[in-house]
Amino acid sequence: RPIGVFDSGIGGLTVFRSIAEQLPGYDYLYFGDNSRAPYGDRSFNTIHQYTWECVQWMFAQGCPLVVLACNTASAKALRTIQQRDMPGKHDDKKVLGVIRPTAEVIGNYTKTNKIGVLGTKGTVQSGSYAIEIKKFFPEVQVYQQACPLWVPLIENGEYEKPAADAYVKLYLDQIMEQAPDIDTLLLACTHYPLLQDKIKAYLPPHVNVVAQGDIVAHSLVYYLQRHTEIEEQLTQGGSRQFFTTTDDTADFDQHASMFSPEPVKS
Ligand code: DGN
Repeated sequence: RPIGVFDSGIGGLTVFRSIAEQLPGYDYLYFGDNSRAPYGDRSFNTIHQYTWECVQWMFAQGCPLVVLACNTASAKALRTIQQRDMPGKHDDKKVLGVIRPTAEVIGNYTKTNKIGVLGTKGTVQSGSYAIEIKKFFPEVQVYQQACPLWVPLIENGEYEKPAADAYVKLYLDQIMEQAPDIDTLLLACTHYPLLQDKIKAYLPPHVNVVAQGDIVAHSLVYYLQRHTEIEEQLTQGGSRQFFTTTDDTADFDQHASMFSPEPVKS
């Protein structure tokens, strides 16, 4: 039975890639809700409804564990799924997100106790990172900035072009103006690691630019060690299956190559 990795689309492949690197032996099922992506600007209710529909489908495919690789879904749907939808119906299964594992460690990266968080509008409006980081690092101040033009820039394959610099600069100027003394900048969206080189090149060198794939993967390694009731349900055949809600699977596979060095066949 596979580990499920869910995203609103293809960006979650950045998280999937880190997980599969750190836990290579397991079987995986990746599911992208591409026909309804992006989730970033949608309402709380819609994001919850879409995410829960997809998670139930992944349960039906046999996944005992689903990781919401999507920050927007983690911010807006995870708690309702865990606290309202699953109890009494899916007690033998687990759904995890990307925000809590990131919040648990991100405070270790800062010396100034000031962290910037970049995400979609939905992630930023939810305030989830500020709330979760405070639980683990009460002394840390969190500054947030939504970067709504970055996902379309990346999905349209424009992110490596010189024209992309203006869009990178736009939001980095805004966060640096809000909080000039941050020394850590968290890329809290599946897509943003693709802009990491441009972001690093623009910021002063003392600012740590942190992508969350490896953090989430590392946390999952320890989670499986602690939760043997879940780990024992997983199979280790090394398979990788990719599913998408769009009928244009060729487009999914082609776009996936931006996020994953291994070929993807959905
Ligand atoms: N996967 C989303 C996230 O990490 O917030 C980004 C894409 C989207 O649905 N807007």
